[in-house]
This record gives sequence, C-alpha cells and structure tokens, in this order.
Amino acid sequence: MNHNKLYTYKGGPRSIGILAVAHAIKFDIEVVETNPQVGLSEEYLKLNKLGKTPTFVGSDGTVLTECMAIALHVASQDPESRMLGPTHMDFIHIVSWMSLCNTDVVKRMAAWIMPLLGVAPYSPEGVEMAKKQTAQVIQILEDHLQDRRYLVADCLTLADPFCAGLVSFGFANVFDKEWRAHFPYFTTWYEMVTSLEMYRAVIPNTVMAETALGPPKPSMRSDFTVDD
Ligand SMILES: N[C@@H](CCC(=O)N[C@@H](CS)C(=O)NCC(=O)O)C(=O)O
Repeated sequence: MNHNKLYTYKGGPRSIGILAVAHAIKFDIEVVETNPQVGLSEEYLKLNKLGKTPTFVGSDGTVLTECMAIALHVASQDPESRMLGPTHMDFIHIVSWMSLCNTDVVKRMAAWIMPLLGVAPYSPEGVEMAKKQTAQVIQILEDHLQDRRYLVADCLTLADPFCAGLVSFGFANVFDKEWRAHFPYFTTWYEMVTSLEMYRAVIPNTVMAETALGPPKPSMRSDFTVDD
C-alpha cells in the first residue's frame, strides 16, 4: 500500500506546520529525510524541479510542491477540523498570514541569519539592514497579537503552527532574550504554539537563543549555495 509521504529534513521550518496539522487530524504522513544541503537524488529532482523541500506525494499519487499548498491540502483532509477557520473570511486571513510569513518574514530572517551561519556572503551592513527589516515585518505580527491569542479568529488554526514553524529558525538563532523583550506579544504567541501537543509531536524541544549568533568565523565561509 502507498503511504502519504513528505520529503523534508529534520526540523525544516517549512514542514513543521504541515506535520503538526497532520498529527492533529490523524492524517498519516511518512517523513522521507531529504536535505538539499546534503544532496538530492535524480528521482527527487523529478518531483521537485527546483530541488527544494518540502514535497508531498499522496497515497493516490498526488504530487505537491510549495509548503503552503501542501499545508492547505493536508489540513483539508479532515472536513470536521477547524484548522482552516470557522468562516470563509477566516480562511482567507489564514492564507494571508501564511503567505506573509513564508515570503517576507522568511526572506528577511534568512538575510540576517544565513550570513552569520557562513552559508551566504557576510557584511556587517547587510546583516544590520536585514535585522532592521526583520523587526519591521515582525512588528506587524506583534501589533496584531496585542489583543489576540491566535492569529486568526478566536481559535487555533493552521496559521498558528505553520507560521510558528517558519519563525522557529529566527528564535533558534537570533531572536535572543534582548530581541524578544521588544516583541513580547509575538514571543508569548510563539511560546503558546510551540507548547501545544500537536507542535511538540513534531518538535519536542523548542530552542530559544539566549544570545544571537555573532559574525561568522572565516573558517565557516562556504561556497554559498543555499537560497533560504
Ligand atoms: N517556495 C517554496 C520554497 C521552498 C524552499 O526554499 N525550501 C528550502 C528549505 S526550507 C530549500 O529547499 N532550500 C534549499 C535550496 O534553496 O537550495 C515553498 O514555499 O515551499
């Protein structure tokens, strides 16, 4: 029998929300360890022509790339679940938050973090600029979460684990204690989502940086192949 499969790597920020929702609605997905940084098979490149992760292959042969599409597909497997929001407009807002986090938030965070990890060219000005731009986009979430527990409606939806998974990369590397003090509502929301059973089933221990990554050592510089 064919299983649903998700090709991704351990802790991949774009896959956490997908796997958390699958767990919540008891939709079985086998994770196939696939890491573009380690190398990809010819077979995988036929599924995902850009050589990115995640990729979903359903038990019925459905192939999906793009984490948002995969997450929405998985969440819709249980029509009783409210993961896609109680109303149609809530659903639209869920997609809106997912898109903001998967594009502007991830890109700005990556421009801050990747040079510090030595996997993108480093310049102090570039990192400083990316740090400011990250703060600007996270401020949108901070303002929104000031009087809300969840991103959309008055209940947990796909937007919460999906967006928390995406920003986990920031919390683990650069959103340190001092940074978090400027974004208390956003941080409280993140702590709430990452402590949910559905999230912990995927990431049992969430890492919060005590101090942000510093400039890379010369020995960390590589041949810069990673996008974000
Ligand atoms: N548009 C794709 C982007 C996927 C993506 O960039 N994934 C990253 C991992 S989170 C990747 O595969 N990076 C490897 C590379 O760019 O070489 C999506 O939203 O799923």
